[in-house]
Amino acid sequence: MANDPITASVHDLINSTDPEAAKLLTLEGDRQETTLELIASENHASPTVMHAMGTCFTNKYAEGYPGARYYGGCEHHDEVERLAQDRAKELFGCAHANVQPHSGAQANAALFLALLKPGETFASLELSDGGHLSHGLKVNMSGKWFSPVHYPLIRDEASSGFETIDYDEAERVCMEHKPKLIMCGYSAYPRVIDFARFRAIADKCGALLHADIAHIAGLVATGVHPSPFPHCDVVTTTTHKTLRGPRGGLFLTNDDEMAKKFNRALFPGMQGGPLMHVIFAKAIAFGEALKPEFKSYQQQVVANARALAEAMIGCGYRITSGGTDNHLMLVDLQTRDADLTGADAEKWLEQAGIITNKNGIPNDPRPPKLTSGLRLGTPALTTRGMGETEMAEVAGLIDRVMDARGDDAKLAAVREDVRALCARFPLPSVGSTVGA
Ligand code: DSN
Repeated sequence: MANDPITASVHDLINSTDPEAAKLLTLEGDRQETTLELIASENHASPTVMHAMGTCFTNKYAEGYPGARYYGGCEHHDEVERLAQDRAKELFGCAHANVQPHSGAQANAALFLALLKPGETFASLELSDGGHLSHGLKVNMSGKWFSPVHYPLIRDEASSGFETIDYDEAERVCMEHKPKLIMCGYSAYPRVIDFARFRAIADKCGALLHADIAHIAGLVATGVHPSPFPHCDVVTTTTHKTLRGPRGGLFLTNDDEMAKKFNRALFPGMQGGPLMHVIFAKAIAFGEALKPEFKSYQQQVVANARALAEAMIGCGYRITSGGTDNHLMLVDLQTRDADLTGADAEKWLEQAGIITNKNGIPNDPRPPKLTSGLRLGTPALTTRGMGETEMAEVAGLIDRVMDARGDDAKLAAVREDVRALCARFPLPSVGSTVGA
């Protein structure tokens, strides 16, 4: 906490009136400072972005869009929202941006409301193969009110594309079911997405093409992963993962009609007042992402993921699809120890100060609450300034945790080494160039 004087003074302010709440802020600050964050969807936003959310922009209702609000007093909110829109458009090279979605899932829900009627068919990758719950999981609105069909991964172990998207099968599924929309973009997929191939499939079967780039947005914004434009009709993303902004969602398109439909679907269709304090922080985060050092950061994220995957392979773990092209990987724990579950691994790692999430792997024999895999991502460690050398160190720490098999003393020893590593790479401080 001492690393960030503004958080420290915010803490003092809260402590003066609500010590109970202030204590929680201290604990969470310390947890983040002293643990290794390897959850692929998390990051450490800069102090500027974090503190932008604690400003007077939170006090305002600004229902509507810039220049067409339902409340008075929105002049500066119009400017803030336009600034965020303009920076988002510049960042992703497109004509329209809606910066109001509260999250990626909200953006996807609004997309369904905008483009599909209840019961209509769309194609996506299943959650268990690396997709997302808002891409047609039965318990999600997308799966309850609409009709998902799923395209698969390549299941043939002998194929060089084992566990990557089976584009031929995707074409067959789409030609058979003629979905109105094809979704691509995933939550646990370590390889480059061939947007041009999906465009060809969409054209052949007469579907709209949507990319959910929530995970890879930072890579896309800097050219480290190919862009969904000009191939995709519509794009949704979150703003807080590799993009390293505030927690939120974003919609992008080049198509005037799609933009109009989405804007109406989001407000008044789904959401009420926009979170203007978050939109203020989005504008600032997009400004950070437009700086040259953000590209070096994203390149290092990918280099670190490759180094971590190689080091994990060196310790005897199989990485699904054989490696990674982006910021994340799926570790198949069964290859290290047939009895090891993702649930146990996640729990033991957390005890040692290494924060991960259990994750199903393709064809996982275990249920989602157990799993046989771990998802590891490098965005947050890279933000702390770690490089390939530290990735080898992190793999060694993970392996020691697996060896310890829940032994408290051994886990406590790893915890101390994790603390020492974190101390060498403090969280971004005010004014620092984070992770460049
Ligand atoms: N829950 C996010 C993830 O961890 O990938 C996706 O929304």
